[in-house]
Amino acid sequence: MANVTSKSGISTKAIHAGQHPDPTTGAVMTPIYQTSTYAQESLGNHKGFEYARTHNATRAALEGNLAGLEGAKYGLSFGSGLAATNALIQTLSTGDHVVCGQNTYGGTYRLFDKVWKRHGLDFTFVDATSVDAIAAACKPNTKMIFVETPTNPLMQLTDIAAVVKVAKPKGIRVVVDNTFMTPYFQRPLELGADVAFHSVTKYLNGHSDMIGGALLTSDDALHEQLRFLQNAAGAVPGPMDCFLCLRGTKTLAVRMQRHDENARELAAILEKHKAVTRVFYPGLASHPQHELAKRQASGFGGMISFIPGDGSLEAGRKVFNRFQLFTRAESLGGVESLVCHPASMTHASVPREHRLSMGFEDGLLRLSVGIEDVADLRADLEQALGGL
Ligand code: P1T
Repeated sequence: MANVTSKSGISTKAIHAGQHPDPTTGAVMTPIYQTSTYAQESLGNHKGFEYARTHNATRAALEGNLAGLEGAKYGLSFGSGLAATNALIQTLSTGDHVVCGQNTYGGTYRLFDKVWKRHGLDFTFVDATSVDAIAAACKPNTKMIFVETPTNPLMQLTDIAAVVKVAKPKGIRVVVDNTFMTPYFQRPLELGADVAFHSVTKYLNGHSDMIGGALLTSDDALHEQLRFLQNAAGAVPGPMDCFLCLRGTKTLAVRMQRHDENARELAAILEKHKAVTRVFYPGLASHPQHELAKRQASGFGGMISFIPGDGSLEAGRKVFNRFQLFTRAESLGGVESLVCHPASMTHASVPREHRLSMGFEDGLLRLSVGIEDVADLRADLEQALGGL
């Protein structure tokens, strides 16, 4: 990181961290090193690159960039967010225990509950808005606390610094899924967490044109273990996808400002609307953890969930089907606005009783508020709600 320091501003880091003009040509943008292998001049005599599962310069540039953004010593990228979660869990051994927030992305829950439980890992899913509940769930064999904050889709928060206080004396690692906030608004490592996790598919890429994941840490031993697993298990992203993400992070700061601005306006409209029963957005003063949101992050982001009408599937369907500018689709964090019905889409793998017990009703809708003109988004939202 020659051109930036740890003291540089986050917008500067987004553009420059991990980036160097290409040593061969001086190309300012990192080239897409689309190669699987590298020539050796003579036996064992090479330029530090042998095989692209192990080393790829485009990937290394992305990893340096994301590490810079999260204030981490190290960055590792993966072929998807779930591939990154999987690598993280592979650092554990049979019999180890993980405390996980009860509301996570459905695929994270599925990976833990349906795959890793079968391999002898033990998981306790808790209400992670309560640090006491997290502390109470810890056992002598607990090795990791995994939280999303804010959660997908209920926008619940976990007090990262308070969880770290519980975990550190017990030698438990704290992993924070920072996908919704991005390092632009929230930096878990600065609050004491051991790992910041990202589905880079989302805001870091920002343009809905690749799938990827990342793990950022300053823990030397953990990084070594994860780097070994990245190569040994091989869930690496391709260079083109790394390039696309790098292109995305350059505009992270301006995009996040606009996502946040637009979402604040739409959340306020939803809160006042007679067809809406409940809004989940940490930027609203009525959010039960609004004070924590202000303390822990410097913005509220672009994700809003809400319960239309009586919360039934029918009410959700009516509103969902009327959107015209918001695209009906899974995923989030791109420049374009999306609307999702989590119960049938992103969280279909979460049992209904588990969903309902968290207040995640059948008709709940989730908005990924894009960076379009807010007047157009407002008009679409109002006409969609007009269906109720
Ligand atoms: O899709 P993938 O890149 O593998 O990332 C998984 C993941 C992890 N964590 C969070 C908070 C996520 O939102 C996701 C993926 N989420 C969606 C696809 C979605 O629409 O919610």
